[in-house]
Amino acid sequence: MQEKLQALQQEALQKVTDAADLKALNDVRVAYLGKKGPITEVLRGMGSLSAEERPKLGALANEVRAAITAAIEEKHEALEEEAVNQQLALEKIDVTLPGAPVKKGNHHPLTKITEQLEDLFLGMGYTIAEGPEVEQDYYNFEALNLPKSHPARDMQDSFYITEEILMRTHTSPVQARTMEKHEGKGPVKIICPGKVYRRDNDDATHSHQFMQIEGLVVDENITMADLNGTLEVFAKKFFGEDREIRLRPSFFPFTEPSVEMDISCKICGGKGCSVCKGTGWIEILGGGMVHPNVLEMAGFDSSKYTGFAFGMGVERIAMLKYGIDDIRHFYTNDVRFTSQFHCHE
Ligand code: 2NL
Repeated sequence: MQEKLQALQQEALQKVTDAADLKALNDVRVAYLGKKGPITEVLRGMGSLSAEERPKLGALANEVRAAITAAIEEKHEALEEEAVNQQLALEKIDVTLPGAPVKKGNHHPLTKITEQLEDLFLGMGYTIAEGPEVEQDYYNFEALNLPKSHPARDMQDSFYITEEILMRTHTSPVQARTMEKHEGKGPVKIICPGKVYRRDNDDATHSHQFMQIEGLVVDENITMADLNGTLEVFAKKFFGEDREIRLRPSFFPFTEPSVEMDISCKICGGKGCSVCKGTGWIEILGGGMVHPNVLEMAGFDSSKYTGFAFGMGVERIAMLKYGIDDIRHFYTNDVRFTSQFHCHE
């Protein structure tokens, strides 16, 4: 019996060694350790042994069983590791292969123009100021020298939330708020980009929502010459060094005197064409010297401080720069349109 058990152990261990995969190993386990296997059989036959021999043989049978079990477990682990390694080898990826191309998006043209204008003025020492689009009547109109009954309010009809709260019609309220924060001390040197709203009927050149950029400088000894020089630098840097500018008298309730700035037409070189409507000049923006009432309402002493301000519509600037014929292109978000502008990377 003992010899039989030892032979069984050797035979089983050999088969474990030979098992090529997990299935073969499991077959070995069932064959030698299973209920119908030879070891179970030996244990069952122990009834016929003497009381002296029985425990000896029992112990040996258990040893043999333990040895086979341990060998199977060890082999099991080895086979599993091998399987994992094989799988890993199969799934190896070549990281040097070129990747699948990723379609790159781009900023909206209005974002690009706004950022380009911001960069330009940041380079001249301005900081960027932002404020709410839902605004108080006070900051949108009153603080800008447009009292409740002022006829110029008609040109900037808005969307009202309540009697006193409305969608801002320009970015000037941000400038009024910023001046107020300075508590009567200069210098103030800011540009304010942002969305504005007007009650208007949409067409190729009008939109009830559009974007503005306004600039404001308040300090001692600021003159119209500073406005002129600033606008000239802006025009040449943004539209090209070959452009001329001219200022024409105009009217805004918040500036006195007020001007409108034109740039020379590049298309016809000043001779007159359809873009400049035969004049050789294209209107770009409005501006002027900050009205003393506006300075005083914001807490500045208008006998000590002066300032200039200007404002432009971002869509109009973009349309002129790129020859876009309809303002509504900006808002319909057709990528065939919005992906065409690679001005500012
Ligand atoms: C235009 C003209 C303009 C201003 C904006 C301004 C702001 C303050 C004080 C005085 Cl706080 N002025 N802004 C001045 C003149 C013209 O905008 O055509 N914008 C689209």
